[in-house]
Amino acid sequence: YQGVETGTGNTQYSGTVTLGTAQSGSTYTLTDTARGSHKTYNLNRGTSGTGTLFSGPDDTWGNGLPSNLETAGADAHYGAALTWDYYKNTHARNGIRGDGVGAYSRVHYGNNYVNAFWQDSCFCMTYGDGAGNAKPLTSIDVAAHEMTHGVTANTAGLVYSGESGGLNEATSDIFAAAVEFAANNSSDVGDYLVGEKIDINGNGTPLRYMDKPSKDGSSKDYWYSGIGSVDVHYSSGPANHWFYLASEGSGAKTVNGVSYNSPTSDGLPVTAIGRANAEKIWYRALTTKFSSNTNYAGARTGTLAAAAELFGQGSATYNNVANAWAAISVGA
Ligand code: ASN
Ligand code: ZN
Repeated sequence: YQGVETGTGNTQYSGTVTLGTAQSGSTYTLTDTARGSHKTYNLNRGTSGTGTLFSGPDDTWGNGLPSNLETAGADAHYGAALTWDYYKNTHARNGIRGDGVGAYSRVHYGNNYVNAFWQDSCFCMTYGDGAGNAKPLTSIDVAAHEMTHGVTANTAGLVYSGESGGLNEATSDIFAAAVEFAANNSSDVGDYLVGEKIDINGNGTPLRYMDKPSKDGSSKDYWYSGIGSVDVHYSSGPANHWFYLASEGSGAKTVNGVSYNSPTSDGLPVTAIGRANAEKIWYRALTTKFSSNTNYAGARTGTLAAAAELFGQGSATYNNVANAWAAISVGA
């Protein structure tokens, strides 16, 4: 018998949190029975297989420090639960495939590995421990980014190269931000930054900025002919920028204590529709309008079609969505 338990996670990034766990006899495991039995495993520096399911005699996991091997497990398990809850509560999606089946997470991948990744082949996500300044990759936004690659693969199927690849990456960044906001965790507040907890650059800056993507030195702020030949993590920039502009509008703004200043390619202002509406539009477009080879022009028409269905053709929301596309140089 596996009982539905609520354990305690002492995470590195999100403070003390409740975790979905299971009990079998006198042993507890990181098995989230209420969320498709999503499990979290310890690879213990291995690079293949599942490693060992986190288990122990008590239902407390980690101590907030990376030296305790359970801590990364607690963070990853929490991030998976938040992502599950976001898709269920906001979009009525039951798991990554929509079939109620949980994925699984693997932490402590390899030695000094500074990345995290989703694989469709195992229906699983994997986290490195970082190296040097870079901390373990187990923050909320990284977890949500990776799991969203699974959602994209099971919906639009955006091919991971060219413009569709940039849209695939942007979809992961968009819902990473959405999950982080929805989590409402006081230790990791919502923002339009990606990977700000990891310190991957060693100077406290995030991996990506959605208000002005070029702040990372590589990402593009605006669409241009030929953007399809840059790395998908940089061609995502204009779509991330579209999401920020649609959500918050152009110009200077502070959200949850973080200051942004979002420019537009045409110099015209963009009026915000609110993040919740932007999320609904992108999700509806991803799941009912986009397909494997959707490009930026197709993303514009897809989101406008979604906005028309949700808010009405020619509504203020519809027009603001169109203006946000024009602001990243994707026009009619
Ligand atoms: N963390 C990276 C990403 O999700 C891994 C990759 O390059 N696929 O984009
Ligand atoms: Zn990605």
